[in-house]
Amino acid sequence: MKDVEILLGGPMPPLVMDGVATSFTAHRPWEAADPAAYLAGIGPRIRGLATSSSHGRIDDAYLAHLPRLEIIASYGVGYDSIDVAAAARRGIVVTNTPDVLTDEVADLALGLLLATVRQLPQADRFLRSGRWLEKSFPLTATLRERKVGILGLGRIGKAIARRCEAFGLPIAYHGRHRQDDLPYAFYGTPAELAAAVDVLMVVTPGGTGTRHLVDASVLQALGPTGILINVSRGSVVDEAALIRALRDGTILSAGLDVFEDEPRVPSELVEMEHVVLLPHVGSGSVHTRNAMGQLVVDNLAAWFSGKGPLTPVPETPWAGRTA
Ligand code: 8YV
Repeated sequence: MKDVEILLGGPMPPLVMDGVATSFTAHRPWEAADPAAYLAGIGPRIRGLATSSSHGRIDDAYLAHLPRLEIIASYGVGYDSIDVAAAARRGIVVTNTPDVLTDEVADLALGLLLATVRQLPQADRFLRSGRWLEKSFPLTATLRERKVGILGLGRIGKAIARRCEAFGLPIAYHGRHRQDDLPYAFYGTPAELAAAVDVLMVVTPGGTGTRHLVDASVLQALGPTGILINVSRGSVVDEAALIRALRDGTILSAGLDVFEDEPRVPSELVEMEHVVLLPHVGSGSVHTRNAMGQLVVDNLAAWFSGKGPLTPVPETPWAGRTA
């Protein structure tokens, strides 16, 4: 399939870059002396795009430069950086990498919850700085007797719920739909859910539909012993409201793997001792990133060998007609 030209949206793991280059003609515009001119030159020939949310927004104006584009294979489960409606209007298929990262992200969410409640990074810093020689580490909050509210009970939300069950924690949720086959309590709004629980886990997709779903009123409802964990997208939480809520004790603490303007994290958060901050590592193990990368390559291979996409997103023209 060397006659098929694929654009890489930015640096990707070797498995993706090598996998694409082995089967197709791959372009890496960021390595060119003048990336914009390079892109303009190859744009009309490009039939596939391999990209990830860290490469910036793919909107209609971007797609206009790629008139022969057939497929966007995105590396990640969240695809809020892609204007899927614009892609659909142009007949372009969009694929993501669901399922292969579900357990990894759910594991990380539980790790982040434990780290936040029991202050594990703070305890580590305490030991390393020699303070244990002077006194014991202060007693912390507990996971015991907490209820967990899951905002967005999709694949990852359910995997988190299963783990919380094993920890003996009651579970409630809010999502677009009530899921009657599940034994968890449903609340009709994020604020009602927050009022009923002690831990709010944000696991919804990003994008305009969920922007600032967690705002000042939701944090107020979570209350002074409440803990916010976010492993989805920074856009779902009003970061300025969160900073205020953490500062004035409206909530107890937060564990965040995602931020509104990554990789920039507000200095107000960085300076707070009672929060745990991670650099968007939810799916970041070698094992899982390889599985995600392989799925990007496999989607391109399936499409260009006429089998259709393996994992199209629901908004795409091909949804429901998988290979
Ligand atoms: C990123 C993620 O895609 O899957 C997602 O939605 O947020 C991550 O796995 C990954 O960081 C690659 O950019």
